[in-house]
Amino acid sequence: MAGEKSIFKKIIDREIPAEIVYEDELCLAFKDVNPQAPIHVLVIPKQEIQSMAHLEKEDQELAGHLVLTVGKIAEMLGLDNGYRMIVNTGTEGGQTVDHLHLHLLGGRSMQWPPG
Ligand code: IU
Repeated sequence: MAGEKSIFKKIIDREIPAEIVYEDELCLAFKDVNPQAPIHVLVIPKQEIQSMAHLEKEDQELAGHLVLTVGKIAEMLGLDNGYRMIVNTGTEGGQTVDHLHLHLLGGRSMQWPPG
């Protein structure tokens, strides 16, 4: 239905529960409900931005903040031996939720190439 809140907006507004690991004025980070690694966290902007392809020049500071927040959470969670950050974008990019999100995956050795 047009105008209906996305699932991630509902998490931001605390209308549905999530295991929140970090929050500040610009973003929220919570555990992915279907983890693909021992640590799988999603970092999302509180501002509703559909995807990375929808970032504008004026979002530069926010985009940088999101990336730095992934690094901060990785450090917070003790991922000292490395981690992976993924931003699925659009249909062919494998994006299934239309609210920009940065995946932080860690706690196991990652493979390359991804599927
Ligand atoms: P994707 O990059 O759009 O494919 O990732 C969406 C992620 O959101 C995916 O890993 C889901 O498991 C995750 N997720 C969630 O954590 N909680 C939810 O309520 C829903 C999806 I819907």
